[in-house]
Amino acid sequence: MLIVDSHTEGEPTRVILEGGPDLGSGSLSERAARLATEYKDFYRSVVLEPYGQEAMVGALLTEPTNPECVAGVIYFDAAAVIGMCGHGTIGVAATLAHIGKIGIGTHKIETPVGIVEVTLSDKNTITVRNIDSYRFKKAITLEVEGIGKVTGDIAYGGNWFFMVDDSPTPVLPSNIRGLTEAGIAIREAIYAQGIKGGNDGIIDHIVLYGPALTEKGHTRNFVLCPDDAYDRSPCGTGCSARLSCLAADNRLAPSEEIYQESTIGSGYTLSYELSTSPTAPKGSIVPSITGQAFITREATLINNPNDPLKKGIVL
Ligand code: PYC
Repeated sequence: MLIVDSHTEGEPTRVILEGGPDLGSGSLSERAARLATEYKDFYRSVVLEPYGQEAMVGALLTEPTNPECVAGVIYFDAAAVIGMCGHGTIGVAATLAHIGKIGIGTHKIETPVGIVEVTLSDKNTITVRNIDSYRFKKAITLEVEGIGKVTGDIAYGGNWFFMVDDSPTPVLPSNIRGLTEAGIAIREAIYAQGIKGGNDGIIDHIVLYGPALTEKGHTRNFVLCPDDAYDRSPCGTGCSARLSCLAADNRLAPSEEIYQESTIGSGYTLSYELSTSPTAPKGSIVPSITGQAFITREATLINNPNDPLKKGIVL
């Protein structure tokens, strides 16, 4: 299987160029559902150790159904097939540029949740114009074991997020274990209390915010992903969800730019426009996320049927 690895602001993406499963010719969401149900061992093995690495997101390239798109892509981590991935899309764009499939300029990419646009200012600096994003519910208070009351917004940016403005634990790189435990406890409380996003969407990403550590930063975030790894970047879909909350609270005007710091100190430049789509939920915005991705590896992944760890290390 032919792969190209990259990192976007520290968060790894593994793009499968060739050798993935044939998911048929249905819609991207049908193909994603097939990957999730029929090829679980396969997709997990691509990103789990010893073949992958912690926090890695996989991106399976597939033929788009819309001829205006340069590629279709289905994202997954070690726990789940996910709807969209912002850092992954920046990594996919850098990869497509690396293999000569796209150049500087704007291109469309099809995902299971809709078509996104990528604009390459150079081969590393990429802006993603994401799908319509919106806040679903404001200020939901949960009783969280070991923490107490935690209040956050539920918002959508291609995945479902619970977003806590005042992190119960300081958002510092020295505190990743505490942040991870807090994020898991919050997610457990969400599941135990049966809280869902719109259309019963599963809220599987938790974002905790703290003060920025640099002058240009708006805030610093910690993002817990479904596989319990934290996003080294500020999370593109999480930033999209965040922008919808800032817009809904009149804390950020359309086209105004902010810089979102990640836990490790990398960051994205963010802005939004109001959505004009008649089918988008009320208050929807169209987010733009700018960050940098760098290619780290071109390789062939070898699947040895005799390897007892061919499915990855699953504890
Ligand atoms: O950048 O959207 C993102 C993302 C989702 C999970 C990991 N990164």
